[in-house]
Amino acid sequence: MDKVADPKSYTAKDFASDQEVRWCPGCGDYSILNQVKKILPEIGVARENIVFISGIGCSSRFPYYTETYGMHSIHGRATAIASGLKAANPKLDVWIITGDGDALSIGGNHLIHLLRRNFNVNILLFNNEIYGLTKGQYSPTSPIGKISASTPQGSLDYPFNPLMLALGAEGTFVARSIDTNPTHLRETLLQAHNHHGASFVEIYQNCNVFNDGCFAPFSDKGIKEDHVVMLEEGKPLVFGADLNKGVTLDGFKPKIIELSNGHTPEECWIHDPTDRIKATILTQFFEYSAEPGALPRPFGLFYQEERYSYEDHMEDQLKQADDKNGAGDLDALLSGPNPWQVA
Ligand SMILES: Cc1ncc(C[n+]2csc(CCOP(=O)(O)OP(=O)(O)O)c2C)c(N)n1
Ligand code: SF4
Repeated sequence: MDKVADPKSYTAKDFASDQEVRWCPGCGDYSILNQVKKILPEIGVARENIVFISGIGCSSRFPYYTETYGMHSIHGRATAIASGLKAANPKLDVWIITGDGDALSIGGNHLIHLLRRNFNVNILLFNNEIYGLTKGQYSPTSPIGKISASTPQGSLDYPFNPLMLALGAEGTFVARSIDTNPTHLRETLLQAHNHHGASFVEIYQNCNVFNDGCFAPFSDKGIKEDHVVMLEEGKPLVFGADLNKGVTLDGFKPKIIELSNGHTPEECWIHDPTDRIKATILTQFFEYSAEPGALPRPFGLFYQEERYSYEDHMEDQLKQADDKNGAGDLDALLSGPNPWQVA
């Protein structure tokens, strides 16, 4: 990789690799790649210190397409490999690219442990509610009843709620965005990058070949207004075509109020991403219903907490050991107290 001396001089073009992008025309992955390439010049990190690590899936082809270091690794193990890389070289800027199958089926175990350890990495989960690469089998986020190549009579599984899972695993940055809203996606990616600790971003991504339109209620004009609430710190939870609906909390129970009906935005729930209990309630705005009065799907930053990362703890522990025992000698450790040589 050629070095560009000053990261401040980068443009999105400096992050485009020479590889042909081989996703299907119209796939939501393109939008995510474009937004990532747009924010990379802004983060001010030299290309040679950025690493994209993916598992297996269409989404996991991502590292080929950025002019940085990267690894298209093994199924479900991007999180484990990234954890090892961060422990070995905490200064690297590490991004994990994974799909709903990769992260939540085969990789579910590794994901939750990365989150509770709070490695300082960015996890981008491309959720298309299907296995794309293997041609359309249902995934852990597919809804009940999903007809797919492997569930011809409909899925019987209750789907994972990725954000609830991330919060339950002690995630310190939990957010949702969508491929069709590039401005929001870009802002969310920047926020995730600026967070010290594990940032988990679920990105709704349309697989137009095997699961087209699965997020239409949250992306299509004329429909999404009644089904999407944008989370903004310090702002009320309001939605609807004329922002005529709000969400309030009755104890721990969220309720919809009609703002045109004598209610005011001041009565609404004010978003506070540092409130873990409220963030947990927000993750449960998850059942989709076209019925009036249904809770909207939230997008934005649900929860953020500053907490020491794994690498911070590790650095402290190594320093304490050095202070107590002096600097280590790896050769002496390997040869042991009674070494012998073959003449
Ligand atoms: C050990 C192993 N098991 C199964 C597979 C088959 N496989 C490849 S990708 C994939 C799932 C991909 O789905 P997802 O992570 O949602 O990514 P997408 O292709 O939708 O982006 C599966 C099951 C594999 N490659 N390796
Ligand atoms: S199969 Fe789906 S997820 Fe994979 S590249 Fe094609 S549209 Fe995208």
